[in-house]
Amino acid sequence: MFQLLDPAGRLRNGAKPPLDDEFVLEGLRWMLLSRAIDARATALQRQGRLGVFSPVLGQEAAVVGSALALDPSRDWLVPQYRELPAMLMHGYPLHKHLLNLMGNPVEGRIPDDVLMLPTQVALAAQLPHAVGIAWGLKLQGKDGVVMTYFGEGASSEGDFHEACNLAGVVKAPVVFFLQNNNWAISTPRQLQSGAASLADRAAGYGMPGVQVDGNDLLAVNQVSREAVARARAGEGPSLIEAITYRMSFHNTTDNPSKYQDPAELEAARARDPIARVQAYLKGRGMWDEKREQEFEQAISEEIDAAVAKAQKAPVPNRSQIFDNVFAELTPRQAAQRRELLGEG
Ligand SMILES: Cc1ncc(C[n+]2csc(CCOP(=O)(O)OP(=O)(O)O)c2C)c(N)n1
Ligand SMILES: [Mg+2]
Repeated sequence: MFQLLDPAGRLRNGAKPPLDDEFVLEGLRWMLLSRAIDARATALQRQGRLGVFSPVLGQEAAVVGSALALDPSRDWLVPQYRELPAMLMHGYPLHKHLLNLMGNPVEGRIPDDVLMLPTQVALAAQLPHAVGIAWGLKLQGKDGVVMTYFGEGASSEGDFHEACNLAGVVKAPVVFFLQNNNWAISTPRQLQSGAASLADRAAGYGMPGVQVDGNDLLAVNQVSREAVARARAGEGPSLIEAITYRMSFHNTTDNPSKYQDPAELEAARARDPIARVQAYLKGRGMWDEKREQEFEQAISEEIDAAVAKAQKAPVPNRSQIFDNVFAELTPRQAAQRRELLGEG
């Protein structure tokens, strides 16, 4: 497994810093924002002001380290549902995400200039779309790359295998970013696949596969940049398996204490990706308590502003449930719309 930082935030094997400190600091800011959103969104859900929410807690290095390898002006992001910081980094405003979670898809719509698909709950269904977009970019002679995310649970779906196969054949510029967080709701990794390494599956599709310490921001960013560069150079797809751990519930409907060994969670906490980057930056004279307070204050204000904006947004009218699905309604949908609006 590729690693650059040990759990104490020290560079392994005398490695040279692969990224400049400002860049790592920027990564840490996104990670802290993500964790603060997890806490706020969970509280809002408990108050009945937000629908179901899936926290990123524990997986911040995997999501942020990979997304930092993208260029939002030409690369596409195709998420599952546990990649909120990557979506924000790609230009999707936080208040719009909150609006989706409040059941307002009209105001939560992805702006046209944000190169991103909506979150996907039907497991692995996003992966053939990701390959389609990547292949399309290639056919149009564009140099964009697609980064698509999914869990180890989703990687047991047929869509994953079909998407990898097609991507390998047409050399689609796509990076398959598998977040192996050890859980698919209550199903543990060892019941998910007999394969010792999920990254090894890549060989069967003619693409490189790499296993990376998903709680190591620097290592994740390095392998992601390599995969993006490869795709951009026309060399085709890659599979990255980020080994991480879901340190919270699956989503706000779940109670992991029913199925998770507390010792396992404790062990995961010792590898907390945020503490690791903070220790690394501290060692480089870039992080202290004062800075942490400043970051936390700014993040809290950013979230307050997004929540306030989401709460002020207009509520959609009933007929808008037919919008933004098809360019033209099918005859049956058109009839349903007329009926709903009392148009006969
Ligand atoms: C096709 C399909 N089957 C089952 C489900 C129910 N389901 C929702 S999330 C989930 C677990 C997914 O695990 P994983 O892909 O590892 O992602 P994680 O939640 O761990 O990020 C399941 C089984 C679903 N949404 N879609
Ligand atoms: Mg999982």
